Parts: sequence; structure tokens; C-alpha cells
Amino acid sequence: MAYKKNMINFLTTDIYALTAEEYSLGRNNVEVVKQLIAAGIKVIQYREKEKKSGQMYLECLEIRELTKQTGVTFIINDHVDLALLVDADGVHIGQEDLPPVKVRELLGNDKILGLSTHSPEQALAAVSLNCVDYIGVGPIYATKTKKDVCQPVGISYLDYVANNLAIPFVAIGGIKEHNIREVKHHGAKIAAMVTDIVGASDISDKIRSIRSIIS
Ligand code: 3NM
Repeated sequence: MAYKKNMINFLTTDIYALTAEEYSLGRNNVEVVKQLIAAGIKVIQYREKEKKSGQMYLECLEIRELTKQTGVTFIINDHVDLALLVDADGVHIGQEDLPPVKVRELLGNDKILGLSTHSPEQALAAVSLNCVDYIGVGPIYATKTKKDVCQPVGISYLDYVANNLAIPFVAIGGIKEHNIREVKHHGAKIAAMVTDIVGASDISDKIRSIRSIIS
């Protein structure tokens, strides 16, 4: 599948940051996004499992405005309706969400569609659908952030994807400053991170410090 124009940030970024207000030390999602953008993050996913859709809509509208002004790619977790309403750049879904082909029908061809995968079989299935732009590969390490996720699949699954598949992928799950070097070493160009970043007292310092390790 040819890469879309709005995949450029994806193909050139190092860190993919996700929101998680409960771990954000009292800062709200919008404040965290402002700090992520100020720190030079180019791809941000809004991930919110607790809030009502009305509140999520208002937050996403604000985040869309901030990301549009700064050329940051804005992906919304799960909620295709929200992504369409605020004109986000794309949607990220999990294995138990609507079938990717159906989500693609709703999204149209210009928006990015990401799919979480947790095994070689799921990765191969994602590729064969021919409608998914990138896959999540994880959880690489143990994580408490995703409540329903399987046991860590470890570095071996990352190796499999890095060595066998051509689809863009992001490594995710338990990735932190102290282990990101290993993830990069095993072929992940993009590391998706939640708590290590949004839970940092100084988000900018944290990102600088992660980048000094992987650059
Ligand atoms: N998806 P943290 S693991 C949102 O394996 C998510 O698909 C995963 O959070 C997957 O960086 C995960 O705090 C949580 O460990 C990642």
C-alpha cells in the first residue's frame, strides 16, 4: 500500500506519545498535549477510556486545533465518530473493536488507520487486510496502562515484525527511558510510550533525556 501524505510524521518520528489523564500528575489531557507539542513530539494519540463522549469531543476539538497549528499528527483511540467529527488524522483500534475493513469504510482512504497486534498471526492478518497503515506491536514489556492487554509478548515478537514485515509499526507496552535502547536496537523506529512520558514531572526534560539515549 502506498504511504499517504499524512503518514510522513509517522515515517520520520521516534516517539509516539499517548495521553492517559489518570497518570498525568493532575494535568489534563489538553495541558499534556501542549507540553508534548512544545517538546517536539510529532505524533500524538488521544487515548481515554473513562470519559463521556461529550467531554472527549470537546477535548479532541481543542487538541485538533493545537495539533493542526503545529503540524502534529493527531490519532484518536477507538472512536471513529470522534475522529470524523474533529477531522483527526486517523484512528487506532484494537483486535476486539470494529473490523478494520469496516473502520476503513467509515474513515475513507485519506485518514490513517492503526491496529494493535499481539502475535505474528495478528500482524500477518493485519497486513493481508490491505487497509491498515501501521500496526502496534506489543506489549513488549509488562504494563499496567492497558487493562485488558495480554501478557508481554517480549522482544521476540518485535524481532519477528522488524525482520519479516514491510508495514510501518510502533513498539508499545512498558517502554521507558531505561529500556528504549533495547527496543530501538531490535528494529523499532518508533516507540509508543504512555506513562513514562505523561507521568514525568517535566515532560520536556523527559523527552530530551529519552532522545539523548536513542539519537
Ligand atoms: N497498547 P505504557 S500496551 C495502549 O500492547 C497500549 O497494544 C498496548 O502504556 C499493546 O507505555 C499499551 O504506560 C499501554 O506501558 C502502554
